[in-house]
Amino acid sequence: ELNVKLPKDFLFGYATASYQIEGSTTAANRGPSIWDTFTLKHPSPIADGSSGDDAADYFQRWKSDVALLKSYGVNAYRFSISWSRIIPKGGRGDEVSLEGVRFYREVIEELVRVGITPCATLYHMDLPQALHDRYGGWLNREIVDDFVHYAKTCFDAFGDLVKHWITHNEPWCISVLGYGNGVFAPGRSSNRTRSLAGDSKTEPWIVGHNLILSHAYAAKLYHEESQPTQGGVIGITLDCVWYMPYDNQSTECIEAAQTALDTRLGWFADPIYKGHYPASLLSSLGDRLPKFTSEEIAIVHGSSDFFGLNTYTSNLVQPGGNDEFNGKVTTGFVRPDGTQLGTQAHVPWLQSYAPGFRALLNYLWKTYKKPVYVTENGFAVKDENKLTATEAVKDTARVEYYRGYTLALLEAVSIDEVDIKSYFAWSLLDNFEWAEGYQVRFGVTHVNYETQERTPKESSRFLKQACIILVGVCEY
Ligand code: GCO
Repeated sequence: ELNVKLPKDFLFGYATASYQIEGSTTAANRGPSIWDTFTLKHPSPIADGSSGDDAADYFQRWKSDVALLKSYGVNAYRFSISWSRIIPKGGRGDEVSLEGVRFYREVIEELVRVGITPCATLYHMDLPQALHDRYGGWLNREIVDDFVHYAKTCFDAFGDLVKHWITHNEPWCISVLGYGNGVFAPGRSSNRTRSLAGDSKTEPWIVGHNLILSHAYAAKLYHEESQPTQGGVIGITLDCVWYMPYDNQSTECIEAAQTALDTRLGWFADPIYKGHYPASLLSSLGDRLPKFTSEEIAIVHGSSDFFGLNTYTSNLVQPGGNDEFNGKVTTGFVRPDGTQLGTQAHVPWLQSYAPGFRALLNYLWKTYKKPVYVTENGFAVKDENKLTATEAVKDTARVEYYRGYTLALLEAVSIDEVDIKSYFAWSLLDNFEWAEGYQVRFGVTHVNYETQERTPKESSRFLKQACIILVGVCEY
């Protein structure tokens, strides 16, 4: 047993995202986002034909949900702000919705009142539809100025209380899932019959480029105009799998794992933390990778105060494959001896493997040299959607997942001396899991979508204990 604690100011809490929990999508003047439009398509691109129209009804129930969060003994909460609640039509010439501002203001004030540190994400997948219609949304460089304006509106409205800002959540997913294979809004792709016409060869790289620029210019504004008086930090959250060689004696496998990391992570992390795109991307994509001007790259480089990380799983990597967005490698969970890496989740892409979490944290610290904020980590129990609330609360596989991952985090901090500042479990509530709809449950709280009743699962009790033991912040 490790007899070490995390620093007292370590943020330990839960993460959520606006479209996945709020519902009330037309209330208080909210404008439509690309997810509202996407979920209306026929046939539905969502596994159960659902949408976030009701979700977990957090827009109505946020006050009792904050009380629930408090009862879970944590000291931090990461939520996202819906752009189209703040500026319904999205643009810098468009009206700000005071009702939208008031909603988040009340949530933030309540969090602060009960002693929970608010961490706000500005963009978690839900672009105002009006900007997509006006000029193609993320495909157009125009978006940078509109995002910066929206960000400034939020810094001005909430920055006296919010000291932790995340510009974008998972730019790889926004670019690849939204514009590469079309399974996320706005559903553009060249190779899926159900998606809108798009060009998967070029669009994801353009979108990624504009996401990087919009992050960088918003961070620049924050650093110059808000941080001096408000004194917070700002960064970006990237999603990554720990990619490790299938055979660690094989040079080809070692190189393939590195290429996978360069593509999934380096695509965004290298410009931001090192000042250039990875060499492997530059050579494989050539002119399809947009270029930064020297003025732009100077703003991009060093724009993030920290490294925000969403991570859930690890993969074994072999050379050969045709998915350009993974670096054309083959990934899997089966070891050479035929055994599986870990416990299979309800979604095919996730198996538990805590040693990979520790290895990834070490890799980030060594490679990018910035304090790491773990902004999401969690598990969807297999077939949990088929259980009643009474059955679902016994979520042993989720407890085991969190046991392994929180211990790996503690080892990374105390043995490996990686600078880690937060751990946010995904998620506080069961919620709308994007293209999977409501069939996939990641919450530590069971949500009955008929009645919106909340029932704490055993994992919420496990994480409460973990928080007391690791951080010692619990007041109960
Ligand atoms: C994200 C993630 C979350 C998911 C979670 C489980 O964009 O941060 O996609 O929204 O719900 O990762 O898959």
